[in-house]
Amino acid sequence: MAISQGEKGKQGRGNAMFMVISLAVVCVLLAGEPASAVSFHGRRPFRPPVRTPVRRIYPVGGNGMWMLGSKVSYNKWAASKVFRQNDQILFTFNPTFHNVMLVSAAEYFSCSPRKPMAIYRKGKVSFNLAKRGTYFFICGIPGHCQAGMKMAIKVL
Ligand SMILES: [Cu+2]
Repeated sequence: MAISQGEKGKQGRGNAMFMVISLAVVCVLLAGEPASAVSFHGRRPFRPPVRTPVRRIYPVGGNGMWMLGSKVSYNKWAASKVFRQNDQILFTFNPTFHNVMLVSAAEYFSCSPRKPMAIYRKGKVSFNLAKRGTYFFICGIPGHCQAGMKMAIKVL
C-alpha cells in the first residue's frame, strides 16, 4: 500500500503536534500544582525552616544553688550571661530555708515583697524566661534578699 508523499507529511506533523501538546499538558500539571501538595517520596512538603527558639538551661550562679552566702554574687553571674527568650534558670534550694519569688522592680530594690507575682517553694524550679525584658527574683524569707539572695535577669 502506497501512501502518498502528502499523506506521510501530514502524519509526521500530527505526531509532532501531539508531542508538543502532551509536553505542554505535563508542564501545566507540574507548574499548576500548589506547592503544598507536592510531596517527595511520600515525605512532607518542603517548607522553609522556622527559627526555633533557643532554649538553654542556666543553673543559677553557675552551680544552681540558691542559697545564703553563695560564693558568686547572683547579679555578677547574671551579668556575665546573655539570656534569650525561652532560656531557663534552674534554682535548686533547701525549701525549709528559702524560696524563689518573682517580684516587681520596686519590690526587688526595696527587698519587700508585698505582692509577689509568683512564689516557688519546692526545692527545684525551672523558670522559663518566656518574655523579653527584666525579671526580678528574690528569696522571700526575711533578711535573705538583703543578704544577697536577689537577682535581676535581663532577657534579650
Ligand atoms: Cu533564702
